[in-house]
Amino acid sequence: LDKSSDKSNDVNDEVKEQLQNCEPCESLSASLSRYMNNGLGQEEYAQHDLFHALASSVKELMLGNWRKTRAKDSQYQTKQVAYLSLEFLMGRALGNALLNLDLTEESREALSQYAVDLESFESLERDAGLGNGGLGRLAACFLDSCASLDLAVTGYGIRYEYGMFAQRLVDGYQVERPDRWLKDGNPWEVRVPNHNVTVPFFGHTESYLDKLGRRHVTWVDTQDVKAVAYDMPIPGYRNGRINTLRLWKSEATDDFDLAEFNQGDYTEAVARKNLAEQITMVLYPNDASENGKELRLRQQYFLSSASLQDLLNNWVKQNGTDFSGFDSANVMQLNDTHPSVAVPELMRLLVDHYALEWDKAWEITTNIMAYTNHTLLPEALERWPVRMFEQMLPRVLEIIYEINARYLDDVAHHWPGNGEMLAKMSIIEEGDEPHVRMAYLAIVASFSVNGVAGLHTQLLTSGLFKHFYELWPEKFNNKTNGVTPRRWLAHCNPRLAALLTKRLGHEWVGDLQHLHALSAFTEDRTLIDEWREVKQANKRELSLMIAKECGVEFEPEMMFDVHVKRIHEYKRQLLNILHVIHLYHQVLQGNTDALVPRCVLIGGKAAPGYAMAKLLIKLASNVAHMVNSDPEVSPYLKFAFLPNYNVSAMEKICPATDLSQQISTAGKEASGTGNMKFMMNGALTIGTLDGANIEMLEEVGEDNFFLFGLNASQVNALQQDYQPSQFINESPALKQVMELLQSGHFNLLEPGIFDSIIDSIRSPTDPWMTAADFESYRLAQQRAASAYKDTEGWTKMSIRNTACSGRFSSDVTISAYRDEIWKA
Ligand code: B1H
Repeated sequence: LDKSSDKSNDVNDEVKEQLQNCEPCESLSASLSRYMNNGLGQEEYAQHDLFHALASSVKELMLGNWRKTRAKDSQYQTKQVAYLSLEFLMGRALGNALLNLDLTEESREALSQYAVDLESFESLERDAGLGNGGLGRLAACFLDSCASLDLAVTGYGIRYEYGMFAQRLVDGYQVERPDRWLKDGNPWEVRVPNHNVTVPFFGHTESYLDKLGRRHVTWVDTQDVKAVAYDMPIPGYRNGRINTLRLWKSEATDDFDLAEFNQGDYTEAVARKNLAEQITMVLYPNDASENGKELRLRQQYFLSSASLQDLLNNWVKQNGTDFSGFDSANVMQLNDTHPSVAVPELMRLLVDHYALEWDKAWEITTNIMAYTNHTLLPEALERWPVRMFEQMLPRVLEIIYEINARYLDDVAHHWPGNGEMLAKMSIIEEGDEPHVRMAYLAIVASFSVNGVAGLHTQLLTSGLFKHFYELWPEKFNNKTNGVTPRRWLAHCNPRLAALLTKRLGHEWVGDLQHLHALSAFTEDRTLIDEWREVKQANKRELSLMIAKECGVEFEPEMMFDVHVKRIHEYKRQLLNILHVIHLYHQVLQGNTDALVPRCVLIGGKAAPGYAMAKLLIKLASNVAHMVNSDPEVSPYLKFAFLPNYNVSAMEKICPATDLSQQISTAGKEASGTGNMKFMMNGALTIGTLDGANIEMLEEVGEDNFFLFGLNASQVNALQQDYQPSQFINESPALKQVMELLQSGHFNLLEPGIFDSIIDSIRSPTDPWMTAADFESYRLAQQRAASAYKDTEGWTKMSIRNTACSGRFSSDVTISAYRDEIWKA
């Protein structure tokens, strides 16, 4: 398994060991000077060099505890968790590391010698954009919470050379730019070649009988790819633990080109090398929809196999090849089905490489695997063509067939004589082009299957996975998502953090439930004034960014009404834009009495192949142009589309938001996590009964939340006979909006470009039911406007939102994973 382990970097390892042994190390300031004086080898430096020097110094300070954490965990005294995910949307690391390590003030001082202020300096770091949206950011929040709760959790992912694309707007259209985030090097990572493993692809299988007459299978003539580990430190919040995010990079193995070289097939060999290195080249930019490309399956298998080999190698190093106890020492959490090929891969490694009996291997596998589902949307459910598996992973497919055959026996047992049920529940979907249903594979092998919010889990067990729930009710559980209060409050909102700490002490950072104590102060004049001043200061700061990025002047006295997330029809940016058009029309008509002056912000990336989502961006841009260029409208309404929304942008946006838009069609957003970040930072929510909104509403109460729209069962019921024209005719406001849109008012120079959007609203098969919810949404927006006019009342509601947000700390979520799934 470790035939390609590469010893050429052993020197680095030695240096590393020395560094690790030098604790207690020098001060941050001394280390920074050392890097600046010795590391650069020249007098002149760029800001970027200074950033690298500081980040390297911070990393160096972590090495000692990093090693201690590894040493402690390798004893397997507590269960080890491997969190497998194709995405880790980490954002910037510096500010978060300084906060968790309590080095913020020290680094501020260290930087002062170079006449640099820490805040502007932090913005020099590029976001690690190794994820699309909520699912990837959840993985990042979880890592922070796991380390902070002192859990032995390793994140396993892919070191994409190109992360999430950068978005620009040209004439209002999205244009994608590659994100070469590693261009200037990554000071946080450590390459650890002694953990190299080899991942096989293609080839074919052969079977033979051993001396005892047992059948064995070998997978031969494979094209092997080397997986090289790059580790990133994940510091816990002031507890000395440094966990690891291990990201795999694919490289060509050294041995296979040799054979081809000898046959004189030079070009073939070089081409193959490219093929190997392609695997980890780029993140697929589709959020909540299937990618379906062969290279994507290759990424999934590469991650799964490399991570499992790593786990097994660690075990064998300590315990030899006796695997009894392996499954009580390890658990693997699958972040959606993307790494679910880990199931047959673990079986393959145990059976083919370590010669375990099938039943023993299956017992281990099913004791280790736990699966989190993140979406009900049919377009995001992964199904891989059997044909693709057959070619790329022939041995893995054989194992899937075997798993399926044995599992279908259970199904037959449970539903005797029901052939239809067999076909329905089979891991293999038959048809002209048979497919492997990855979710079924994950459920069959997992001891735990969880959804990510109450409603989502309920819909899973009553709908999508109903029969599995009938078969194995004990597997299913809910774990409502959460977000880390370190990044999403303490770090991103220093003004509010200081105010909270002044009032409550600092314990809230490690235990967000402490915020409940704020409820006692909602009538406190001083707090109300200070709270408002914090929000206003944050709004002034965001205004600068909006002016710079969008060329629109947001007035901090106006309401900041914000809708940022990936662009998707189910998230209904369209509903928001229609409402902006309505407000614009009201102003033009002189109906301004009921309005509150507001600045509406939309931001988010569209998947490059998702035409409708891209068109929505163009619509937002065009409407913004009309709104902002009319001086009569400006006192009442401003509208901007912020390009390149990412983690770092959200860190500026959520502290400055008054009203957070969470307006997905009920039943479609599994949880949402942006909703929680806004709530923590004292925004009020306008939202539907969807995902975690429902639980937020429960916490904060209807008086502090602007609820509207159909609920999930009403959406389903209405789908049977949906007549958008009825809703349009019954709402004068929507009717006007539709007429304005249809008149071409927003696209005078480009006639017809928005026709498909107009048609979708009018279509009886519109799954997102935009017309049905418009009137209810408009009224909720009106309630929000009149509430905002009462500054003090609004501020009290804002305080209450923050006070009730403790349940949405990912520490709470992870404690539940620990107690109820991982038993760690
Ligand atoms: C979520 C995805 C997703 N659900 C496929 N599913 C992807 C699916 O690249 N792909 O193939 C990428 C992402 N992402 C989100 O997960 C949900 O939509 C949110 O509601 C939820 O909050 C988040 C975290 O659970």
